[in-house]
This record gives sequence, structure tokens and C-alpha cells, in this order.
Amino acid sequence: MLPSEIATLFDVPGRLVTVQPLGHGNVNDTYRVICRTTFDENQFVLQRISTAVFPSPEKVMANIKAITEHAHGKIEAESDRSDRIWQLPRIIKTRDGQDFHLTKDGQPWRALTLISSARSHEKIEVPELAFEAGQVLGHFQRIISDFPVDQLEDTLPGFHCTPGYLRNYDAVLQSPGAQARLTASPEARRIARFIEDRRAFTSVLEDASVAGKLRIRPIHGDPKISNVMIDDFSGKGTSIVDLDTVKPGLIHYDFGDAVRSTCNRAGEEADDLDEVVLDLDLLTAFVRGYLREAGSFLTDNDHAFLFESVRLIGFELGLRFYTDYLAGNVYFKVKDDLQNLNRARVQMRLCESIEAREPAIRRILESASAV
Ligand code: GN1
Ligand code: MG
Repeated sequence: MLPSEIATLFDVPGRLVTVQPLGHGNVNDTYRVICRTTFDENQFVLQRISTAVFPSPEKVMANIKAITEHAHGKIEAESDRSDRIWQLPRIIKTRDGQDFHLTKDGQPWRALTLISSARSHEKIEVPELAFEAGQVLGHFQRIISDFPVDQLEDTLPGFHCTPGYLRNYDAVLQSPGAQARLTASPEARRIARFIEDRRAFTSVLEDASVAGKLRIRPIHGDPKISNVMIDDFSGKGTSIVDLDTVKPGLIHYDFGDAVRSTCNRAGEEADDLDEVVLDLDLLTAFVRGYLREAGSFLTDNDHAFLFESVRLIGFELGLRFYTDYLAGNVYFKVKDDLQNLNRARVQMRLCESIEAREPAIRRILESASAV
């Protein structure tokens, strides 16, 4: 079925005017839908959930429903004390009352409210936006921090478990296709050596979790800068979107993912590796915004592992992109065959920059924590 046919199945008033591609997601297909009545217009987000990535879309939707209901209640309860109207998308049901529509050929489609008069950025340059991104993540984590984690499904077992990605990498490496790609590309071999040098470090967060130093909590799972919505009028963060990966996990996965995407001015698709650095001004602003909200629930151990999360999550994403390149680009959407290799180069360069700036990054994390 066409997106325009699917769009009419959801409970939104008006006649369908258009369905347009929205954003640059690497997994799902996302559209903006516009419907008009005689007197107004209704816009919403329509998405086809990738079953290759999310084998149980009903679990994804159950998590989104549970967490948004909880979060909307908290936002309402705090609204009188808040400096802004915080927003979070809500599920729009199908006309027959379902949370998503499954096509005859097994494709799950869902609709969500659109956060209007706000925009997201694939990459940012100014500390004011990094501050807002930090606050948006801290706010989201705070309002879901009291949600019972055992009521959330694990929609993607192994997601952000870096040693698991390493095992998968080792398996893919054995395939003839991966070996051919390695033989053909010195750049691919350079990344393979980069990974080898960091094997021992990949379990740093999982070990801390097993040792009881870090606790499993509700997390967003994918708080990259392009999932942060900034209000067009106030310039303040208003919402975090893309709630597919809300699940039990370590808040450090979120922190590291937000930092690696917010504090790299060159962005995930950079062409020039010399421009890829962990920007300390953006980091300072991000951490200040984050701790304004998250300071109230972080423990001493949580603080102690923030640097590791910054170093690890960029590396992990590089490993995931690289493995996907070696596997023939089966997970992340690509425009050309080398895109995942280039994405991996960018994240590994960022990891190098994080390692080179470790003392300065630790100082920023510690001084912001002490305020
Ligand atoms: C994927 O689909 P999207 O773009 O929201 C990926 C994230 C990565 C991100 C990198 C479920 O997110 O983990 O950090 O690409 N999502 C999944 O851009 O694997
Ligand atoms: Mg996502």
C-alpha cells in the first residue's frame, strides 16, 4: 500500500492533501501528512516501522504508549512551575481504535502527533543549542526516571551492549564478503586495527552494570541531536522525538549518544575528517543544560562513568556502521555503498579526538557536576 493510502486509515479529520518525506532517519520511513477541512488543517507524522530492525512492533508501540502517558502526566503536573511548554508526541489511533496498522504483507505503520513550529538539526554550531539539547535530554530522563522499568519491554535485546556488537563484528569478519572488503580497502583495514586496539575497553559500562555500580533505568535509546526539537519562536528545546528505542538500559547510553552527536560540528556524514572533533565549548554548554535537569537523580557512580560513556558510545556507533559496511549494508539505510564506511570513519575519528582531550573533557564533566 502507498503511504497516501495508509495515511487515510488514521483518526485525523479532513481530506488528505499531501504526504511528504520527513527527516533523515537511518531505519524507519517517515512522512509528514497534511489533511484539510473547510476551516483548518491537521498535520501528523506517519511512519513505517522497520521490521528488519524491530521484529516486534507491538512491543515498540506498547512502550511508547506507556512512557508517553506517564510523561504527559508529569509534564501537566509540573506545568505551572515550568519555564516552557514541554511537549512529547502522542500516538494517533487508527479509525478502528488500534495503536498501529499492520498491512496484509506484514508492514507496521503508525501515526504520531507532529511537534509543530519547531525544528531539529542534523548538526549544530552554537553553544546555546547544545545547552538546549542537554536540557531536553535531562528533562526527558527526569520525567521518566520514576517509571517502573520492569513495565517496559526490551524491544531490541543487545541494543547499546557494546561487547555484543563486538561479537557480531567478529562473526561478520569471518564472512567472505567482509574479507573481500578488507582486502580491497586500506581505510577499512585501518578501522579494523583501531577496533583491535580498543577491545578491552568495550565492556566498561556493562561491567559497571554487572558490578552494581550502574542501575538499569528507562532510557530514550536514541537521543541524537536530530531527535531534539527546538521551538521556532523561543529558541528553547521543546521536545525529544523518535521514541522507538525507549527501553530498559543505562542512562549513560543516552548521555554518550547525545554528546557524540551534539558536540561534533561536522556531523555524522562529514566528508572532511579534519573537521571532526569533540568540541569543548559545545560540550560545556550541553553538560550545563543536562545537569540542570538530571542533577537531581544522578548518583556519584553515574557521574563517575560519564566520561566512559562519551568515549564508548561514539566508538560503538562506529563499530556498528563498520560492521554493517562489512556485512553489505543490511541494517542502516545508505545512499551508496561506501556511506557506512564513511560514517564509521567519522565516529572513530571522534573517538580519537575524545581520547586526546580526555583530561579537558573530564574537567568539564566534573566542574559542571560540582555546581
Ligand atoms: C539509527 O533511525 P535513526 O536514524 O533514528 C539507530 C541509532 C543510531 C542512529 C545513528 C534503532 O537511528 O542507534 O545512533 O541511527 N537506531 C537503531 O544516526 O538502530
Ligand atoms: Mg531512532
